[in-house]
Amino acid sequence: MSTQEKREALTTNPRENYQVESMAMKKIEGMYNWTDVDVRNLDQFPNGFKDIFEGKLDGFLIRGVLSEAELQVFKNNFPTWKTEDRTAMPFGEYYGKKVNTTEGNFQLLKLEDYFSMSDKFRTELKEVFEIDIERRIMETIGAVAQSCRVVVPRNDTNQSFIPASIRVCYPYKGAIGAHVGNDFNYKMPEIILLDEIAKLEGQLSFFILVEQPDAGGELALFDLVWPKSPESVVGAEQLSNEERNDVLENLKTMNIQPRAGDMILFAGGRIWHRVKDVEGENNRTTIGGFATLSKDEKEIIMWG
Ligand SMILES: O=C(O)CCC(=O)C(=O)O
Ligand SMILES: [Fe+2]
Repeated sequence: MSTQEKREALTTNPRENYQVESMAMKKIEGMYNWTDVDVRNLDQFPNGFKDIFEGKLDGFLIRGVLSEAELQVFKNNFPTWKTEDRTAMPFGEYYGKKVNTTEGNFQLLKLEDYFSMSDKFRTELKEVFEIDIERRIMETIGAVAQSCRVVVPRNDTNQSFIPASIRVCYPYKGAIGAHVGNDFNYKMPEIILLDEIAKLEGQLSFFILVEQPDAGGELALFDLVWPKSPESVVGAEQLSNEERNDVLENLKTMNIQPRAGDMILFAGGRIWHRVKDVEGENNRTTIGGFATLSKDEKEIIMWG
């Protein structure tokens, strides 16, 4: 065989192709330990979820969880979605949680507002995506979750949590201010309910970018890990986005920039982070939530 023929044999051999693909993963440069991996190779990290939970890894940038065609379907349907479960926020809009805007504090939403529309919201999510988006998220998390089953929990009266919410960040509205998931565990009523069944401390965050901004909108990770926290930010009163960002402004950051269709799964419970302001004309839209191990570590509990 000539060298040329050998090369051709290599590139047409499915096994070889697989090996080339399996190298389509790399460590992301920066102060935290992130892996950039194609969704088809995710099963090479069967302990990934626990590795993040235990601090051996900080996050995955998972490429291509939604295809171009699936993103296009969402883009066509989303503008006509007239859900009641939707609230205007300083950064744009929230779908899936009816935030009490008179209070002006998303951390204090009423439990009945959270649960009463959740089943309808889950159905509507399937209609807007025209795929079982919830299942897609669960399968993606499941690929790195050993043999754990991924579940969306229910409350005492059998009402379900939402699996994820949709966050729309409009350009030049400041996007999502600095925060850390563990701080929410003590403040948000629906999360407090999960304390009995879930290992809340150190929960992971996930989101899929479903509408890509022209520029900006990066996930910025600060060089600050819970329980280290600025007193002014974890205090009882909720600060504005700007106030929160000002406090952390001088810290070193690592930025993660997904493309539309990519999913991020990371240690949002312990690493202080924000979404940087969105620039240009397009909104930045994500579907995301939280996930953590159940107390017996047999399940992964996911909610939005
Ligand atoms: O981009 C988003 O939807 C939220 C990012 C974030 O704060 C998180 O995933 O915890
Ligand atoms: Fe977050």
